[in-house]
Amino acid sequence: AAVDQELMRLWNRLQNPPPEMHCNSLLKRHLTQELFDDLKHKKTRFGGTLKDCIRSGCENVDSGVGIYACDPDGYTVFAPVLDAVIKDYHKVDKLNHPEPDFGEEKVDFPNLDPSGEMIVSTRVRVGRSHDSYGFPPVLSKEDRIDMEKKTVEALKTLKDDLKGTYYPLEGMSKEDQKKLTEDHFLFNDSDRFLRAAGGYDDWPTGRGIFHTDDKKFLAWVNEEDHMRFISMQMGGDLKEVYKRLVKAIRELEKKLTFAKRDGLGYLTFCPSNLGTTLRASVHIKIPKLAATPDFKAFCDKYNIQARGIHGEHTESVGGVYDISNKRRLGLTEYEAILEMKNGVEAVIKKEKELS
Ligand code: ADP
Ligand code: CIR
Repeated sequence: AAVDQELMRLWNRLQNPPPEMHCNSLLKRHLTQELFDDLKHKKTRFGGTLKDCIRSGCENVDSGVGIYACDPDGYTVFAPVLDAVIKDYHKVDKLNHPEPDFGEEKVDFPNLDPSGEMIVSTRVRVGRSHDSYGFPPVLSKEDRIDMEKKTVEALKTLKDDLKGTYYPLEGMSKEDQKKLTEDHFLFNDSDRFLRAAGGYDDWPTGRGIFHTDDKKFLAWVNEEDHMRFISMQMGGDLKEVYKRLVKAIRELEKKLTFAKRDGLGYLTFCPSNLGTTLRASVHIKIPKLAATPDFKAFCDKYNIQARGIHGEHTESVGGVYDISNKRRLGLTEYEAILEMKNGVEAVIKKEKELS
């Protein structure tokens, strides 16, 4: 069969990236000519192809990861390249992700910043997928509307401190969207990596946000993942934030079936989010540490990642960084939270030493 012309264009771009663009992605590292030839004609049972998986990383050769799974079946069909990327990103030799363990009964840590001087806010999120649908590159407008309906039905059953309202993006005023985004509650369509991956197709259809009145529990519908569940609040009370999220997950899994795979854990669009899918973060003022030349090495040592104040691929403002656990696969939810907690404690100690 003739190889798709568009796929060849993308592949050639990855081989000969524009000179001004740094190309160091996990895609570039692991998609060899041999693997490319082996995978270029394959199709998943959702109709997903290699092109769907690598488009973002080829258009944006400066990607960190550079590959997405076209759909849940993509993790099987394109395993030769995806498994290598997953192992590299999460720093594991084997794909034997453990069964979920949130460790609710063990969670008993004090406020990470009792003085309230350094930590602005704390947030924990997980991603979940409906097991019967593909990911953005293979979804139709109807799929997006169906999934939104399913998700919102489940969210509307939440009670007490998790009881909230669903606000579809369609029909939301520009001012409300802007305010919610600036306040770190809502997503937008400004990520060029996600755009190239098909993440904004049919925008804004099927997208929306659910939140409690106090905005401490939120759910994103059909952003990068089918579902993102978020718990957040001002200050450094990680225990309260985490416990709220676990409670919500426990309730929602009674109503919905989430896509999950032996060895990979919960399935997500981006391989960096597999496993626990958990990202626990603080917004923290660390102007001194962040200005040192070995800030990146310091983060690597503790398996934490620094992002800007408006999320991935954004800049810090006023020395405030988003510090979170980097690994999500190959450890339990409880261990991922501990990794973040230890990292944040080390960051605080170091910043104080430098002051
Ligand atoms: P995600 O966490 O969903 O992978 P992003 O890095 O894009 O994706 O962050 C999503 C949003 O969450 C952004 O608006 C970001 O500013 C906000 N955010 C992340 N961590 C915190 C935090 N600890 N406190 C407040 N807002 C946060
Ligand atoms: C990249 O490769 O840099 C982007 N595709 C983002 C990768 C990880 N982030 C994400 O999934 N949000």
